[in-house]
Amino acid sequence: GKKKAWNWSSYLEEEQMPAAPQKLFREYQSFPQGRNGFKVGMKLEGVDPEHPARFCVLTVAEVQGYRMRLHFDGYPECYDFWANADSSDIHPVGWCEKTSHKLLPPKGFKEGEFNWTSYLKNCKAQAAPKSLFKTPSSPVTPSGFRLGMKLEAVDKKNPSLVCVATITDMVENRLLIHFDNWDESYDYWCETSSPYIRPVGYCQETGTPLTTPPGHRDSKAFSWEKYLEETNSQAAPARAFKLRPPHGFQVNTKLEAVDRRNPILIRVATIIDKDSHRIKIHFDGWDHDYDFWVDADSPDIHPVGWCDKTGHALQVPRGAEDPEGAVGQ
Ligand code: MLY
Repeated sequence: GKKKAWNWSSYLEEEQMPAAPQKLFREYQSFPQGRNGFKVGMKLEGVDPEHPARFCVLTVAEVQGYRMRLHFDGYPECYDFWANADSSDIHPVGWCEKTSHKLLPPKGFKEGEFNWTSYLKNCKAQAAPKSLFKTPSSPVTPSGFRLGMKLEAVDKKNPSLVCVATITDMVENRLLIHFDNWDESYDYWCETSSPYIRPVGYCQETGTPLTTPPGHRDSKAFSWEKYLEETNSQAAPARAFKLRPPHGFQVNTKLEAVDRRNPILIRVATIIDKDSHRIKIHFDGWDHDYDFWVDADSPDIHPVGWCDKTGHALQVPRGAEDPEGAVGQ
């Protein structure tokens, strides 16, 4: 007989597992209000995911539902990445100039010789209209965090390390965390409520080893007081850290998650483990080798039904594909 097309409600019943409740998702993970208005060819400015301190010239290369593939102008396609239409990492043409951020020009341009107006004209390209971008949360409430302030932060690439760090950029309610005396590849953006950032003194109070800046003399005898003085900087005030409560996701609930190894794909997934601010994702029908931990506030996890609602393909569990090939692969 002909297999029926896969659907979430029969699948949840079969599996005897509930969907992760919608209320646990952040607004940008949940069902969007509007449509994705970005079109292939539109140009914009945005953060390089591999170097979050850099704002670059990007072009929309592909659109699928509420997501889009962004291409770095002048660079090979292998650097392309996927973002949601309401990503906080993308901005309209002119944003860098307006907010005094350095914009990295397309490959081939010397610094200072790039100009959006002539570039758009030469490319015969359109700037993505401002109305397509997430409207920044205004008015920006002062947070107590200032550029140059120091703090203790988890190195997300080496999560067992809590390190001496500096706030090197601020956009709306997000901070760019940079690790002192390390290159920018470890930098990341986080909200002021992030569990990854702590005030100066946190490690000492909690008996956690603090990773001090490499090259800094006597790491054994590191003293924040001396370091702040030497670097002529201030500690971010403890009251500015508004640690968010742990997420409410439960093990054995289902959701839709971007496949990290092939981020064009969103798959049917199960939460198989959790800690206070992360969940462990398993792709249904796939080997546990592909399981991974993801931050509960990641823009790449979505409630059941998100793909359907936003017009994105959903990769159904392996072995359950619709024989007609309408979904899954
Ligand atoms: N194993 C890595 C550790 C780098 C840690 C960098 N953090 C502290 C910013 C290495 O030494 O290359």
